[in-house]
Amino acid sequence: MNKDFLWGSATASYQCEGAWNLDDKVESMWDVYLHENNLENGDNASDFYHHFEEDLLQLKNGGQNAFRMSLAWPRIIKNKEGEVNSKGVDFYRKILQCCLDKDITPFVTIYHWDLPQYWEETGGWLNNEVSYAYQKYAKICFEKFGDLVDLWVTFNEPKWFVSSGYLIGNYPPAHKNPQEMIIAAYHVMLASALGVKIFKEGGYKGQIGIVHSFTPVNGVDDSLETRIAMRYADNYCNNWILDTACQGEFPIDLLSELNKKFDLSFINIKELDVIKENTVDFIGLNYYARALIRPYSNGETVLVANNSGNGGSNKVIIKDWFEQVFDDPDAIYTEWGTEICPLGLEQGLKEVWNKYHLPLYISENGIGVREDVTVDEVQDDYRISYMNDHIAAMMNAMDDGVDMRGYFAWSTFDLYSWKNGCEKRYGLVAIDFDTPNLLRKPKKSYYWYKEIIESKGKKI
Ligand code: BGP
Repeated sequence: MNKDFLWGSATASYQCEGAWNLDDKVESMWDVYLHENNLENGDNASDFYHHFEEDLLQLKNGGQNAFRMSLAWPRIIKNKEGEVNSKGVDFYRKILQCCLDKDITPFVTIYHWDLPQYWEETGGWLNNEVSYAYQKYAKICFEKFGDLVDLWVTFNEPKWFVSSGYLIGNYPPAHKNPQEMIIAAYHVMLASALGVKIFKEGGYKGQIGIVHSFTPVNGVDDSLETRIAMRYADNYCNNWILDTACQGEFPIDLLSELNKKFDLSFINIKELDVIKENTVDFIGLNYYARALIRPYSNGETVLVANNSGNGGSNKVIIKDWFEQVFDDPDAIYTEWGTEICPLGLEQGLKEVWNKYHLPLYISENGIGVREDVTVDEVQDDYRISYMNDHIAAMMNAMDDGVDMRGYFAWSTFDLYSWKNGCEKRYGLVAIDFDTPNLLRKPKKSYYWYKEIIESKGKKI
């Protein structure tokens, strides 16, 4: 394992910062959506806003040399006119400086889903103007933090927030409209390319990539029908993000298929040129599960997402895409119904490397579990076994020549899980959300990860 390999863990602004209305931060679409619907929210979350020094020290003491975080747009830009919030800028500069003082490499995501509400009110990602507003916001980030950051990410998981927000309807703005999903997808990929463009034009140091919710596609058999279904699934699950960000083109068979059923007149050829000319330097893959595909066969289709914490309710059947995702009867699932499949990661990493030949990071990987955190030390052997098997899969891929640059566990400490509240815990460090000062205690997995890092992966 190369000495520069990044061993770290990850967070996202809304899920950990808290301080939702402090120091001139304005509302995000998540603040408004969760408040209006009276749902468990991240108003306080892990209160990273007030604990970041202690949390980064703990990360460092855990042997980690990298920290994935995101910047909250509504903490940095106050309004549509682009007024900068100096208090927000100061906050992120302090975090980044704290990382550098401890030799921790920050891996910084510019957008992890917390769109300012003032932009949501103009139509959000359905509004072309928002792509250009994102570019201005990204430029401010490069200007204000560029001296402290070498690894930038334009977007976290376009697929996940676009499909959840505009097709499934379980994330804000909670629409269920495939035409809207396609428009939003286009605007997000355009914004990502505009971010890359302004980064390259500005001559800032470092590299810029994208983070993708990676779902490698397997088929139930080797028939032609299954192979065709797998291609559709791959277009939906991966290609519209990775082909577009890495090769500069939406998959043409996908566009051709969509063109038969949807209005694509919003696509602007000049903007396609921007996408073509501004591809990323690296790929971050968030890996939780693969998709097992069989050809679509019967009746009206449905989309269901599992926020219940009860296994078996997360079938996602994608309407009009000619494939079905279904549960493998022999597989093992988490209590939220996510399949545990390290082999999918190994195969998927090789596929992505062979296709794009760009440096790769695992930017998230972890298991969400209900845990009793009132004990002295959470004995999370299931997390150790999960991480062990996934790191082993990554190392197998590296042995086969894949250019892996880092691994980030999700998450650094317990935090707010979108729509699942705080009971779905992923952290290496437990947070007792019922204590006044949000008491932190490392779990068994934190110490295990430290040993793995110290052995440079040899103890896997
Ligand atoms: C990814 C997101 C993270 C995180 C993780 C776990 O999709 O980038 O923000 O939340 O998934 O998902 P969840 O919290 O829904 O279980």
